[in-house]
Amino acid sequence: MSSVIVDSSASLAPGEILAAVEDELKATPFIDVHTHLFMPSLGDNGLWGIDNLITYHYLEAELFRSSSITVGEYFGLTQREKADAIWRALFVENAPVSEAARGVVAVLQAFGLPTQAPDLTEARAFFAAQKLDSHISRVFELAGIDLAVMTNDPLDPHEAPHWERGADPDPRFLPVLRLDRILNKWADHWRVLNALGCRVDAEAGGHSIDDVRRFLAEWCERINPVYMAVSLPDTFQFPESSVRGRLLAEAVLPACREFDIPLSLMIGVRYLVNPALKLAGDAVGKADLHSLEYLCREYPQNRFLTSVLSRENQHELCVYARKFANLMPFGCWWFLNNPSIVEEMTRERLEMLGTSFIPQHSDARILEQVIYKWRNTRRTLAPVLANCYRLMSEDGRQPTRADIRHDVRRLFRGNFERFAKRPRS
Ligand code: HDL
Ligand code: ZN
Repeated sequence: MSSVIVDSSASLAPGEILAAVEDELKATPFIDVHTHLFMPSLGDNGLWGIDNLITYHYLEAELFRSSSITVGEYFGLTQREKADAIWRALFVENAPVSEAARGVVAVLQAFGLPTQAPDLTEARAFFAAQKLDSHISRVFELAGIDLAVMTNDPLDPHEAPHWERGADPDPRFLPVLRLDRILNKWADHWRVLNALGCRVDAEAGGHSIDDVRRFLAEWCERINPVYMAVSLPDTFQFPESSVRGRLLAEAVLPACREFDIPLSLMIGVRYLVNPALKLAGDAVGKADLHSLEYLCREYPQNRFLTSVLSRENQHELCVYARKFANLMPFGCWWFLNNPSIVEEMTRERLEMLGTSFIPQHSDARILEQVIYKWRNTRRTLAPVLANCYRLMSEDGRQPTRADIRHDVRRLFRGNFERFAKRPRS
């Protein structure tokens, strides 16, 4: 087959721009900068396969709007029974038009599986026949990613022992040190730290700060995280004389400077507004981003990889990113990861920040979700990016394919590699 030689330095005519953007998005493997995926050596923490895909908490939330099953009845089912209930309600009795439901359809299609089957028999047989390691590589290839950044919790009793025994690294995954249990749930976890030999107390007094700092350093040595991360409520305030405020200022931020890694702040969650829904019970609230402004200004030696959950906070996040180069906006997080909002957010980011931000992450919890989450990203962002080059062309600067290739690599790889200071891949 003749391979078309593309002169990447040639100016593109307006009618060539979209196809060039689509080609470069397809040809560039992305770094997925925030996921809940796990490398195989972390055992059954890693979720994959059709029953996990269908019982994703996004779909659980949608089930209760389209079925007479009660929350109590649902959570009393086995996982297969849960998946059967969701499949019936959201994929058979109703067309799967929501973002999360369409995603499952896209995964089935990607593997050539029936997308309108009355039950999950064939899909279950297919996934049961997969060998995890080769399946991961196949899924990453279908998704167009070559690196997935994990979420690793040093106080998770199901995960920490794997690391303490020496979990084999996997070049497809990068570790992150997740701090929610320390920063948000100190009352429930200071005793766990105490049992691990940290001299801590309920008020985080005495040696607490020093020993948390040492605990973080030990885990940075153990797992070599690309950043530390914490999810924060819409009510987050900083500076604050709370336990969280002091741990952040005196232990976490100094540790990030010591290991030269960013702190990822994900701000705006209203936790468990409906506790009965468990993981699906969280909602969103507009945050006071003055706290982020203070952190970026008063801690210029720290870098803040930041995503905010409220649509109403997006414009001011862009403005702050123009004020502080140590602030890196990333992703269209959680309730924002829908084409209608991804388009709006990415357009305003490009208009205000050029290509100096990270457009998306998948937040995937189930391995195969990266297939549809990145397919959707490429599909939604291709016309958005192409429009930028069209406008640039109309204003007098003709885009080249080399421009587009450079910008796509910067948006989906380079900005993260530089900000996290990882060896360039
Ligand atoms: O805190 C987080 O990292 C969030 O992404 C939560 O995991 C949330 O439940 C989620 O899965 N969002 O997509
Ligand atoms: Zn997440």
